[in-house]
Parts: sequence; structure tokens; C-alpha cells
Amino acid sequence: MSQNQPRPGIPALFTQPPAIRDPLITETIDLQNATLEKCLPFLKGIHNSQKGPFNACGVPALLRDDHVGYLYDSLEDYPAGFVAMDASRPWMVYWALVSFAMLGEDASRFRERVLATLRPMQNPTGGFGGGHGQISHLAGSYAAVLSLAMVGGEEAFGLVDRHAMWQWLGRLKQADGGFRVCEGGEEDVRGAYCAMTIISLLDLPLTLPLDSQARLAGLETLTHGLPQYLSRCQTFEGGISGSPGSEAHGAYAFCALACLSIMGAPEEIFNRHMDIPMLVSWLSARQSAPEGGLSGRTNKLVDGCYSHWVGGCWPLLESALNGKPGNTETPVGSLFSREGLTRYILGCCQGHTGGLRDKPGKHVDSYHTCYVLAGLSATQHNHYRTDSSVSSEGFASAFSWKSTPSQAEDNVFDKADRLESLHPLYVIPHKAAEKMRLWFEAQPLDV
Ligand code: FPP
Ligand code: K
Ligand code: ZN
Repeated sequence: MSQNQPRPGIPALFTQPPAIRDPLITETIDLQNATLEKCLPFLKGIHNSQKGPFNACGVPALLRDDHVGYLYDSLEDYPAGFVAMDASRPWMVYWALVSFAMLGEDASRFRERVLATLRPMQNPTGGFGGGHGQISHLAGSYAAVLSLAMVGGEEAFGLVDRHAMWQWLGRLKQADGGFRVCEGGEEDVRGAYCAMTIISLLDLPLTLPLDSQARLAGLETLTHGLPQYLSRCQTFEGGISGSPGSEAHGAYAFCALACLSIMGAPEEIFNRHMDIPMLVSWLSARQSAPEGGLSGRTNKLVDGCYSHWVGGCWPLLESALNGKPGNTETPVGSLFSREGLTRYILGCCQGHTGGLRDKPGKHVDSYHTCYVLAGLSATQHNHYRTDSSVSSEGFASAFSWKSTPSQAEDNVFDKADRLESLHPLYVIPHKAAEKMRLWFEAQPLDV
């Protein structure tokens, strides 16, 4: 093999710069060109840090054991420079646990450590802070609740003060239908998605507490006005922004679509509150060649974490376009290149000593490890809804998802590299979400 020749089995689309290039040189174009040049040796499978083995499609194997080793390290001590991560402690737990779950490692063995870590972060006024002595935040509470679901068991579920959580959520609910992320904090679609995740998994009452400010504005429930709020976040580009009037971004698109899908069936609720053709167009534009990876917004670079934030939107949209469960019309099929995304993830995002990253040249971290693997898992499975729900009390659609391993012909990964599948809305294993919901359904909260 001569020095710059790609390995056999790789289509030219993934080994050469695009045929049509913008003649206008701007800082944006320079950065894009530098990025694709950086990715090309990895896509060709010839970068000297890639140890392989490579399969017949020229794709490197998933470095499973190295990633597991990296994740164990990610739960140990950090040098002083990482002090800013002290506000993301439930996230560090969540990212590691969900990554372990995808890699087939049993999360329940971490139960005692997780309980000991999270217990002091819960505030008596409801919710979890991001670290000790910190005020409650929806992002930290989301990560804490999902981590408890993953370790499972009565002690983990019983740790949550649901009554205080419900009252706190009542204080975060805003008159325009959305949620603030913390008291006095910003209102955005992260808040909405985290809140609906917590409400539906913990089976909290939907009625607003009597002292909720949103009640004074005429709202009656925690979901009142929320689909309309999310609808106002769809922008002229077709994507979804963090709050009405700002720029569409992939991370917010996932939050908004997953939040809507918790409240209703995608084929109904997306049709009512989103311009679906515009959304499909914007989401499609997030994938770039030759990299194959996804960007978060227009004119920006591919980044491995959008394999989940953007890639994770596709199963939800595909479900919306396929219509009601059991619809016998031809399914829409795959609306993005699973091959391209798989090549980007396995070729460009794996750190050679374990952990996954944004792109070549960046350090691995547990956030990227989690969301790059989640994106890979999503591409490796077909997600669909059924007529039967695990929940009998509400949120029927949210608990009706199933998945089967994808047998698509353009699967370019090896069988041994298939990850476990995740619930497309809760981003934890299906069983973990279902068990938590059922446990709380069996103990209704009196308010
Ligand atoms: C831009 O960063 C990133 C954002 C505007 C959103 C970040 C939000 C998340 C990743 C997830 C939030 C979700 C929950 C559930 C809390 P950038 O400018 O560095 O990146 P870019 O160039 O790729 O846009
Ligand atoms: K980024
Ligand atoms: Zn990223």
C-alpha cells in the first residue's frame, strides 16, 4: 500500500475532499478545510495512531476493552484543573453508567457508590444540585434520576424525594409553558426535556402545585403550553433553538423532539407542532462528507457528540413519518447515511488508549464517550413504537418503544462491535426506564 492510499473497501466519498468547493475563503471555510484534512487519514485508515484491526469495509474495530478501562478511570480522582467539573458530578456518573451499559457492563455493581455520591446532592427543597452544597438544577437532576434508574433497586428509587421534586418543578414552570433550569436561572428546551424526563419516569402528578407562579398566569398542569413553547423554538432554518428567537442547534433539537415524544406520539405531536419537511431538511444538512459525522449547526464543524444529539433525532422523525404503530405502508427507511456516521465514529472519534472524542486532535472525555457511543448504538438498531405500553397511567407513547438490531446492508461495523440499544427518549437502557416507571406507578403520590 503506497503512503496515502486508503485501505481497500472504502468508497471514494469518504477518502477525498468534496468535488464542489466554495471559492470564497473565510475563517469558517478555512476551519472546515482544516477539519476535513485532519479527518482524511483516519477515514482512510492510515493514521499512525490507528492500531486496527480493520474490517473488509476498511473500518477499524471498536476498542471495547480500552473504552471500558477509560470509563473506570473516569470515575476516579481528577487533578485540580478539573475543578469546574464539580458542578457536573451527576453527569460524570451518568455518562460513565450509560457508556458501560452500551458496552454490556452491568451498572448495578455501582449502586452503593452512586447512592453515596448522589444522596448529599439532593436538596430538601427538591431536586439535585450538580455537586455538594449547590442549588438544584434540572440538568443535574436529570442525570441523577437517570443514574438511579440505571443502578436500579428499591434503595435507589426510594432515594428521590418526589413530593419536594414536584414542588420544585412547579416553581420552575413558566407562564409561557417552558421551564427554567434552576430557580432564577435561564429558561430553555434543556429545562423542558429534563423536566418531562423526570416527571414521566417518577410518575409525578401533572397538576401544578397551588403556590406555582405559573398557576397565577392561568396554567393548570406542568405540561400546559409546553408543546406550543417548543413549537416557537423551531427557526426559519427548520432546526430548533434553545429558546424562541435564537439559533437552531442540534443539542436543542434532540431536547425538543424527545420532550414532545414524551408527551405524545411523534406522528401526532410533531405534525401538530413542527414543520416536519423543514426539520428533515435542516437535520439532513447536519451530515457532511467526506467526514461522515454530524455538525450541531449551519456552517460549523462535525463533532462526535452530535452523533447522539442530531443522530438521535432520526429515530424520532422516522417514527413520525412512519405513522401509527402497525401502519403497513412502506416505511421511510433511513434518512441519513448510517455508513458515513459509523465511519466517522469508529475512524475519527476513538482515542487510541480508550475513550472517545469530538474529532481528531481533541482529547477524549466522558461526555463525548457517552454521546459518541449513543450515536453509534442508535445507528446499529431500528427503533419503533408498538401498540402496547409498559405504562398504564399516562405517557403511553413514551413507554411503547422497542428496538431490533439493524440488519441494513450498509452496516459497515463488525458484529462484535454492536452496542446495546438505548431508549430513544430517556437515553438509558429500555429496561432501566421501564422498571423505574413501574416502581413509581405502584406508589402514587398524594398531593
Ligand atoms: C454550542 O457549543 C452548544 C450549544 C449551543 C448547546 C449545548 C447543549 C448540549 C450539548 C446539551 C444540552 C442537553 C441537556 C439534556 C442538558 P459550541 O459553539 O462549542 O459548538 P458548535 O460549534 O458545535 O455549535
Ligand atoms: K462543538
Ligand atoms: Zn462535542
